[in-house]
Amino acid sequence: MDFIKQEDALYYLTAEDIMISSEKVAHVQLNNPLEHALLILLKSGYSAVPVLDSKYRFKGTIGKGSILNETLGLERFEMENLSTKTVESIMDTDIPCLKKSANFFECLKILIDYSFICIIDENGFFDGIVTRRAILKQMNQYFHVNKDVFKLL
Ligand code: 4BW
Repeated sequence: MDFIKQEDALYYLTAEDIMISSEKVAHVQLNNPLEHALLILLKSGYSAVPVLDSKYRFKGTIGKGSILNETLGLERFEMENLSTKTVESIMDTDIPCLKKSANFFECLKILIDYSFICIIDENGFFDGIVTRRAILKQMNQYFHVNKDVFKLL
């Protein structure tokens, strides 16, 4: 083989092709107390998850680290903060998002700095996430399938 077939080219992949759809993504809601969010994070095993509003619109992300930070008092852990503060008060909102039509390389660029990208529609509704794992899996497959082409270069 001395050329790369169109169906093997990463360029033709879209975020939709490689995303985990919303129903399979663990998430928390804006008004959830931090203790609920921590429970979801610990039970799911993820270090950070998306935050949605009651209509399933994407609002930000929240991670274990920032929740635990809220318990740090001067002399002790202030665990009571976990029931009085909400997700909305500490979530990260400065998060890049993409549409389902975004191409592979737009996803790759963002995933250099973030472990997942949230995919939203034109009205801000949450469609799913693209993870670093999904991007690396596609790249691994691409280099494997086209290894003969790369040997010739
Ligand atoms: O529960 C897990 N199952 C599997 N199969 N892999 C897991 C699990 N938890 C972590 N991992 C692995 C993945 O390779 O560790 C990596 C880092 O996890 P993270 O960031 O720090 O919790 C995972 O890499 P990834 O699949 O590229 O996912 C990147 C990030 O995307 C995760 C997490 O913050 C988010 N994420 C992934 N799948 C998710 C999710 N968030 C909510 N729901 C999901 N289904």
